[in-house]
This record gives sequence, structure tokens and C-alpha cells, in this order.
Amino acid sequence: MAIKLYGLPMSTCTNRVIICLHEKEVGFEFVPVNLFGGEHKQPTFTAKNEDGDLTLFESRAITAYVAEKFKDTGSDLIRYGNPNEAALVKVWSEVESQQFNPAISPIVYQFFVAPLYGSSADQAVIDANVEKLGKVLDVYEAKLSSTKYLAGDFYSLADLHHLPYTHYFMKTPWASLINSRPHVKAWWEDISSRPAYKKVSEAMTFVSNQLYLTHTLSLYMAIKLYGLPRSTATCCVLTCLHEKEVEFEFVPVNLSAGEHKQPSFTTKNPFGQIPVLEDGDVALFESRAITAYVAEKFEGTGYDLLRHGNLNEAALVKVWIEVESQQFNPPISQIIHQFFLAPLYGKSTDQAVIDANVEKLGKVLDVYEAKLSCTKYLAGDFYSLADLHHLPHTHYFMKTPWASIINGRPHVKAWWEDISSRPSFKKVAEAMTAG
Ligand SMILES: N[C@@H](CCC(=O)N[C@@H](CS)C(=O)NCC(=O)O)C(=O)O
Repeated sequence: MAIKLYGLPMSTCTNRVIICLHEKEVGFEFVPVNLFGGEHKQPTFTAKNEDGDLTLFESRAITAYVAEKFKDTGSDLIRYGNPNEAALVKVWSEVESQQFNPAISPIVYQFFVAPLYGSSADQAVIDANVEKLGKVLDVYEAKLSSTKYLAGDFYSLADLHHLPYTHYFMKTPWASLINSRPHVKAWWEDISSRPAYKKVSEAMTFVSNQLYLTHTLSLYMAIKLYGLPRSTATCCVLTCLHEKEVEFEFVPVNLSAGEHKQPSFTTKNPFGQIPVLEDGDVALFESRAITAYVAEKFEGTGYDLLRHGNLNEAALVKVWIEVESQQFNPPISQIIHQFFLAPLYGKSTDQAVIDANVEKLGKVLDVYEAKLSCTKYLAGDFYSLADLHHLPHTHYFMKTPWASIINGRPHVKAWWEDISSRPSFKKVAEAMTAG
């Protein structure tokens, strides 16, 4: 069965796939879709396939499939058989999708597409994204001064994915962002002179009689986490993001310079504390609320931290999340504050506060010991967000002279050794330097 590609010649996402099919010398039937007539929303289209029985959408997933399936024809776009180079192709494909695309697509959208819909271009959106794109291109310039293409000295899918948006971008007044960076310019000239791209580029124009735009330009922004790698609350969120295998941008906040008390930060968190997580228009603070959001939103990826679909287990996870917050956290955070932070701020450690809280924590841990002698983890025989929330404070606590109150309780000790050896936390713990 012949491959059929449904799309439109001016669409960036359609062209990403066409260029790939040309590179791989794969024959296909092109079926134009009349978006203006809403054809793409009809059941005939929403049930679409097109390679035999397989249905694929998302242009980057389609190119990966084509490059893999037709590995023996055309250019090798994924460095088949070389795991290191193949991994670098994946890295730079992600960079295109996570860093480059979110900045360039709103510019192209505002400049070309908004006017087609009768709205005026939003200059503030353009300006913000031109600045963002410039920063991404600074990284590209540095990379391309050491290798000819993004993933190495070979053209790959990672370079190819940049073609459609850059094609349109070069027709805007901000093309100098590319042209003024000599390595980026040379790279662009190289990749845009490939026959596979030249075959499609002529048909790529936004014209007003083609109002039925083929592509919905995604204006999604990468998730941003503002915080510090040594902060316990930040570490909770970082560990959760790793467990859920979520891509994010980490934005360090300079606490010593008081950056978290400046209006630019207190508009995100009125309490002027880290961490803050930004996901599109939403700015969230309070680490436990953030982890709950991440674990819920990314239900489909990574480890299930909330026991989705099992009401009883999910309720027990909530119970032990509350126990951590109401019983465990108050004494342990006091001990850590007195032992590690007070001296950093030039204050002396208040031993009476430590003693009182060690006693309090011991009583909480007696309850944990009894619970963990019946179930492997706090909420049941499954690791959950409730266990995860204990990690950062306990990590520092184990470096104090009172670690024996964990080690002296065999079930608590075994539980701690188990949860702290998960790869998601080990990654985070390496950067936890406050203790
Ligand atoms: N309950 C908050 C606590 C946040 C918190 O205490 N953050 C600390 C760093 S771990 C902070 O921002 N400290 C600076 C300050 O409070 O000025 C959460 O869980 O997010």
C-alpha cells in the first residue's frame, strides 16, 4: 500500500515530513486537505492512517518513523548503527522542539498568520520571542563553531526539522538574527541548499487566498522551574519531574542577591520563595502543590506517583502526603535549619530547638516504623508521592549527628535506603550541597 501524506504545501509541519520523505527517496501520494472547509475535523480525517494499517500524526514522530523504516534508502538521517551519534541526533531534535520551535513559531505566526485572520500582529509577542530566539541562536552559534551540523559533522534529522520555520523566518525583518551569526548563517545556507528542501520551498508561501491554514502553530512553552539545586522544596519538584520523565527548563534564582524578593519574582510567588513552576500561563508555588500538579498532568508518562484509577490507594497516598507535611516536616525542617542554615547566616545553632525537635521527630518515626513493618512504603506496597516528599529533608538529616534515629529503626532504615536509591533522586541528590 502506498504511503499517503495528508497536508498542505504551505504548512510547516507538512513540509517537515515532505523534506524527510524526499531525503529518504520514498515515493508517496500527497493528498491536500482543505482546512478552510474544516475537512480535517471530519471523522473521515480524524480516523486517518497512512502507511498500510498504521496511523501517524505529529510531524516529528512521522519523520522519525520514516527515517527508521527506510533506513536503507536515501540519506541516513538518524546515524543508524552508531548509538552515540544517534543519541546526539535525538538531543538536537529535542532542542529544536523544546527551545527553537517555541521561540520561532510565535514570530512566524504573528508576522504571517495573524494578518491572514484579520488580526494585527502582536509586536510584544514578537519582541519577546525575538529575544528568546536570539539566546537559542547564541547556543547554536557556539555549537556550530565546533561541528558543521547540530549533532556533529553530519547532516541529520535534527537539522532537517529546522527547515520549515526558518524558511518563513528568513522572510521577516528579523532574518538578521540568523545572518549576523556567521556559523548559524553558514549552516542555514548549507541545509537550505539541499535538493530535498529546494523541491518544496517554492510552494511554501502564506498567501491570503490560502486562508485554510494547514497547521495549527503550537504556541506551547516549555515548563520552567525556578529554584536552586540545594533547596529542599526545589528538590522535591525536581525529583517528581524526573520520575514523570518531564522535560523542563531550570531557571536558577539568586537568593543571596535577593532575586526572589523582587517584583519580577513575587508576581510568580507572592511569598517570595522558591520553587515556582511555570507551565504556559500558569505559575505555581508551594512544592507539594506543584508535585501534585505534575503527577496529575503527566499521568501518561513515567512512574505513577498517585495510583491513578485506584480510589483507595490514591486516598492513602493523600493521607501520607498530609502526614509528611503536618507531622514529619515541622520537626525535621527545624533541625536542618538550626544545624545547617543558622551558621550560614552567621547565627549560632540553638541546641534546645534541636533537642525538642529530635524528640518530636523520634515519635513520628515510631509511627513510621510500625507502618513500614506492615507495608513496604508509607501508603502501601507501592512507592508514591508521599514517600518522595520525604527525600530532600531526610537527605540532609542523614548528614547530622542524629541520623541514628533513622538507622536505629530497621524498617524506617530499609525504607530510606530504598527510596533514596531511586535514579530520579540520585540525580537530584548529587547537587544538594547545603549539608
Ligand atoms: N512551603 C514552601 C516552602 C518553600 C521554601 O521554604 N523555600 C525556601 C528554599 S527551600 C526559600 O525560598 N527560602 C528563601 C526565603 O524564604 O526567603 C514549599 O514547599 O514550596
